[in-house]
Amino acid sequence: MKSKRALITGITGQDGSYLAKFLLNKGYTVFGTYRRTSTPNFWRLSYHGISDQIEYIPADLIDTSSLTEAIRISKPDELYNLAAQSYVGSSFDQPLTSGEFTGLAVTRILESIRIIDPGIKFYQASSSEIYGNSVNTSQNEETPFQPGSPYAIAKLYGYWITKMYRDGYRMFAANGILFNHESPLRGLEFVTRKITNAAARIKLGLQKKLILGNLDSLRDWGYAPEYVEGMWKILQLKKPEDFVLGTNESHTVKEFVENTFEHLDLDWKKYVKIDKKFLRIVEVNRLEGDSSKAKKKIKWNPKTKFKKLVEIMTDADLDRWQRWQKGEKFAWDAPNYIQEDKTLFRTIK
Ligand code: NDP
Ligand code: GDR
Repeated sequence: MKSKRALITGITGQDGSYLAKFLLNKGYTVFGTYRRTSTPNFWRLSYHGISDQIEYIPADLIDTSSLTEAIRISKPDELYNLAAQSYVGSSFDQPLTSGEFTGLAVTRILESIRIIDPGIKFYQASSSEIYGNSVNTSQNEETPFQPGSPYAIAKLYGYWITKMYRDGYRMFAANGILFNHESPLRGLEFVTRKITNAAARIKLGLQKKLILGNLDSLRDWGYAPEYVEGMWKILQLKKPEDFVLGTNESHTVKEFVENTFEHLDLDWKKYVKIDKKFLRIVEVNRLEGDSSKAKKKIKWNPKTKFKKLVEIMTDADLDRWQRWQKGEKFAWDAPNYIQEDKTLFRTIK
């Protein structure tokens, strides 16, 4: 039987790399777009040991012809649109490119699919951020949207345009409304990895303190490899539908800090400081994903719970810094990362 073909935008990111690995294991031919950067950033694909199994196509979300060309060359059965300006914090600093990459680019891709081959199945990486400060304690597919950041507003545009192409052009276009999902491959600016990376460094005497913003916000944190399987399951249905993927549990940032430091036998209160530069212009206080529909219709049921996730991430960061201390060379992001507390973010007046 001919192997299926998948095109992943954002293959260099956390989810893109896990999804590529998952699809290769299923026998897919995997194509991935990457954008030109001054320094190579394929470390996640190297980490998985799959960097030589991908067919790469250069493309940028702002460049329509490059996206069209990627679809024309790869002739995918399934297209996973994971590329985006994905950091909520940066969307306040760069509201316009966030709108371009995270919002309008979705239409660029959908239009290219419509013109080239409307039979391609399309997955849109939607986000729990579109719920914003919801009045509901947990959120499902019926919960009203109230986005609070340029990122969330752009994602909501992406959500609606995906639905519009599904309803209007009868295309297979589906939104996965994913709640936070993390892993040792998470970007260093996101709070989970910021915490586990810093705690590991503190344990080894490489860092003295960890500076954070709001410790009270509640998030539903799951394990990324389980979420990419959910994306695939959404595209295997006969008819396109939108799905919430989350663990149905929420925890505070403070709990994440406590669990991480406790796992390393450290007293977090001695090391963690708060600086208002890390507070969001508009904060989302509580998100918790009710994924009952996914459980029922696509048999998606995340297994990795909060405490286990903290341990996986903390152990991975500790291990990498220990190997680094021994002079080992391996693909990794942390040694080249900037000191975030020296960055002048846009702050609340
Ligand atoms: P990452 O930030 O790890 O990856 C984002 C990817 O998008 C990278 O490959 C990045 O490339 C690429 N990208 C960014 N801008 C452009 C551009 N202008 N042109 C081409 N490519 C670009 O995000 P995640 O893997 O965590 O998330 C994947 C998707 O899922 C994103 O759309 C995110 O918004 C969404 N999402 C994520 C959730 C999560 O908890 N992880 C939850 C809900 C939604 P480069 O490596 O060059 O920067
Ligand atoms: P989020 O993730 O905004 O939920 O978006 P992030 O980890 O950035 O923030 C989670 C919560 O932690 C609070 N926080 C801090 N956040 C960061 N980054 N740095 C800090 O120092 C800090 N201190 C406290 C934040 O205020 C927030 O409440 C992620 C991304 O993956 C999106 O792409 C995705 O759509 C959503 O998850 C679902």
